Amino acid sequence: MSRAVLSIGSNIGDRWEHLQSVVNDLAPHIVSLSPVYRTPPWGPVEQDDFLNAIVIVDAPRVDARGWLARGQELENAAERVREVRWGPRTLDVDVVTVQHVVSDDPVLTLPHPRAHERAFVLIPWLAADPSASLAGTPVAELVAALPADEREAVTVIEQRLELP
Ligand code: PH2
Ligand code: MG
Ligand code: MG
Repeated sequence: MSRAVLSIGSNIGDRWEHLQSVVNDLAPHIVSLSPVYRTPPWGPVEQDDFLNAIVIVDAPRVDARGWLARGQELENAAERVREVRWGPRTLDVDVVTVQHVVSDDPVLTLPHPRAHERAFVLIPWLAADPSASLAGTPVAELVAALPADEREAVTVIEQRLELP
């Protein structure tokens, strides 16, 4: 069994369709799907708002590297061009955690080293799994510890992604 928490985001083109493409592809493995949130860009690059969501997946024969590869295939299918670090993208699929895996491999560090400080990861994650924890700390506590302005800037969208 390999349960993984994936953060998906898009801020170029048809952002909604890019997120929906992930759900369509991973549907047989999805155990929980958060609402979609509109989120201000995090980091040093000035760019458009993102749509972000969390997808929790489980598949017996997919390990951490397997989820990374699957995410990169989906990014390629969305014609993502790798240019600016932390810059705009059609689709980003980040592996946040894989159950029971801790790794300092620079290709795939787990848990994701910046997840604990990112409202656009933590808020959808809490919605997808209210009992989630990250490195021993409840995600609910991490959300509560975020600066109020960062928390409030992440706004839920009423329409949901469709589970096919
Ligand atoms: N992804 C980034 C950089 N900044 N900001 C938001 N709000 N959402 C993202 O998914 C995001 C970001 C690089 O992966
Ligand atoms: Mg990312
Ligand atoms: Mg990424």
